[in-house]
Amino acid sequence: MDFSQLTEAQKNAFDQDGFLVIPKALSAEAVTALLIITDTKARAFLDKYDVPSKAEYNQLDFRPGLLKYPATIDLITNPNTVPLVVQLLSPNIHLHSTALIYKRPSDPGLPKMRRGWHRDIRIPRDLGHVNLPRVGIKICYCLTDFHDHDDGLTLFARGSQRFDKPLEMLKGEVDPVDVEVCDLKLNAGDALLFDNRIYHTASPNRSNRVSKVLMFCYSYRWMKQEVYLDNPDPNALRDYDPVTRQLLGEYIDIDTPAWALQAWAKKNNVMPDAVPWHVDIEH
Ligand SMILES: O=C(O)CCC(=O)C(=O)O
Repeated sequence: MDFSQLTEAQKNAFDQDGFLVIPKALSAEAVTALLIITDTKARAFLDKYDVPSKAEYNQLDFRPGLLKYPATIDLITNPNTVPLVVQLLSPNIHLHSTALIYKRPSDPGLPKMRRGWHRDIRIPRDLGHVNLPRVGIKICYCLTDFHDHDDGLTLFARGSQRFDKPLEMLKGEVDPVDVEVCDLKLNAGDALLFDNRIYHTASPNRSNRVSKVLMFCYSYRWMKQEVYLDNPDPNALRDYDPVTRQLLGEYIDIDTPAWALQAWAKKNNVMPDAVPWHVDIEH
């Protein structure tokens, strides 16, 4: 995996906002190659009858079988995004989940509907909202342009990864108060990294075209990979480079060091300092 340096400005922006836009993370050719795969996966959904009056009918969140293609395997080590994830988390990560999200057009005149604001991976259900750690980062790759308001891109509550409480909403409203709700404007090929703790939600696509994204989530290796992530069988793993193999979960034993990404991080001078179990103190 080629190296990209996480700049101080990018790190600060991610810490502050909980998300970071990487323009042109995918070439136009890569977007085209991915669309051939994703449109095939979404074929039944794309061929359904139009029901613009039911926004919930128009959303596809498809997970299994996405890693069976050279173009999606390549995406696991995208050099414009994944090096930044390694620098924001650590080399001790793997691919946690993949998802294809398509939204067909819904009637722009529909009343505002209840949304699904949440933090990822349900971690607060066990740990609560206070001192919640950053344990995963999702990369959302745009396969279509998102140039207008309500174009179908996930909405984010800026900075809410730092909140130590549930979102507050006025009764009957669909969005939180006292926090900026971001409906970002991106181009096909752009990527958006976001922190597992940031509050975000799906929202209807009120444009007249289908919106399409691919999401790849990375987490620490001590977090179980999602059941839908179809890891290739161990024999097939041999065909991939060491970093891809690590990210696909090659080191099953959690105590095995993250050899491949550690070597990569050392080579590129971004190996984090070791955290000791004990330190010597003066008598
Ligand atoms: O469908 C969407 O835009 C929201 C996606 C989402 O909530 C997620 O990836 O956790």
